[in-house]
Amino acid sequence: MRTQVGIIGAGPAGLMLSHLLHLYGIESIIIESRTREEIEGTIRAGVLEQGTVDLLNATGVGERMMREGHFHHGIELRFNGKGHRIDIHELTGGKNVTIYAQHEVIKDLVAARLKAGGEIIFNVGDVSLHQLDTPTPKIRFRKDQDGELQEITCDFIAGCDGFHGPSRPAIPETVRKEYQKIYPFGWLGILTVAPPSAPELIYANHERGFALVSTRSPEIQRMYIQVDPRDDIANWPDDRIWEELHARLATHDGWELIEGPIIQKNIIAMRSFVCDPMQYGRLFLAGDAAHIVPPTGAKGLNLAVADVQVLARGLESFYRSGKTELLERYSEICLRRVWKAERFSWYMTSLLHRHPDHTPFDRRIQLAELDYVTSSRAAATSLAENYAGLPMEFETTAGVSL
Ligand code: RFL
Ligand code: PHB
Repeated sequence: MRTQVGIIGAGPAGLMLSHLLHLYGIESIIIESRTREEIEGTIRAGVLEQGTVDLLNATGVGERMMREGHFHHGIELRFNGKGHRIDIHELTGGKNVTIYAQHEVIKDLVAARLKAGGEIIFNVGDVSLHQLDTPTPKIRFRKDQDGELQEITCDFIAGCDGFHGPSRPAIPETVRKEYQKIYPFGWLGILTVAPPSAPELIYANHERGFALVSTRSPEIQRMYIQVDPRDDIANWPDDRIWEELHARLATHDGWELIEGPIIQKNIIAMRSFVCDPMQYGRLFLAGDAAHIVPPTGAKGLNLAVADVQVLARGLESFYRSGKTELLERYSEICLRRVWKAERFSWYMTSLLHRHPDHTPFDRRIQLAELDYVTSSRAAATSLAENYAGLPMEFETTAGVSL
């Protein structure tokens, strides 16, 4: 097989890249290790930045999101039994917080790629990358997990295969530097069949640990509580989860959490991670393959989409005029944004969680910070600007704004 851009992974990064390249007239093939049903059924992110929403709309894949998504104007930070609203819309000059589940974005992108004749090969196994520092890098894989070995010869390879995929390890260890922080806590996430308990997302800081109230639809709600990342979900019968949610979210003004049957629950660990550079020869990493953020800032999917916008522009410039300048600067351009999102995600995580090693002094500093961001317009504006998403502003040395 031969294609211009071989894409490994059909997550938000790989699918959006393939979609953008198609709009630029550049062909690509996506290979994905899971089945279509699996990728379309995996529950992950919920919050889309305004820039992501704008891009989905501008490229013709936003119609269902505009119909079925939820558009909030703010978020609530809750601590000491009281809620404090951050008016994101007002503080950012009109940006929204959009709630539209990642697997719905995936469904929309898969449908758009297939409708346009795009090629996605699902359920592949044994994926490996070869000849990355030549003009004809290659991807090898097996169809249907253990079928015959196949090879795709490409001009470029996009490693969009998430944190555990084979792309990042294909960059020689002597070339890449990795930065990492593992947090001593995780999130237990649930889906429950119940009406929303609040009109906007609630991020709660409590002595017993963090809690988050989010939504998926008028009928299904998404909630999280901070737990030990090594804990077993078997230790969390539904009653215990509700007990913690009630305790951590309780207010002095009688606010009520609405319970319903829990239809899904799992525990995830939390880490911050950055790989620098995000490119090697003709391989470009995008999304979780290159960087991970804890979900507290709701940035992961949005960063993946931002990366592939830069990559698609670079590839477009290469195929249109043979220029390599943007491709050469891919890592540098992306990492400026990535590190700012890493900082914000680390900040939100530090601000909202109970830290096992916190002294009484650290705890009072945390509460003072919460008091500050919810009472100072300057501090609230900074939080709102980061939460809603920093602008996609960068210039090429030729002065072309992207
Ligand atoms: P993905 O989504 O992991 O997709 C990678 C794809 O590559 C496939 N793959 C392979 N394919 C071929 N060959 C191989 N050898 C392969 N190995 C892996 C995988 O099957 C998969 O389909 O990475 P991508 O595209 O970079 O997207 C990143 C996002 O998925 C991730 O950052 C977000 O889900 C993070 N995240 C959130 N991000 C937000 O922007 N807003 C949120 O509100 C938000 N909430 C969250 C989150 C992540 C969470 N979890 C579960 C980690 C909430 C949670 C709980
Ligand atoms: C979600 O709805 O899954 C969600 C919302 C906000 C976050 C993370 C996840 O910060």
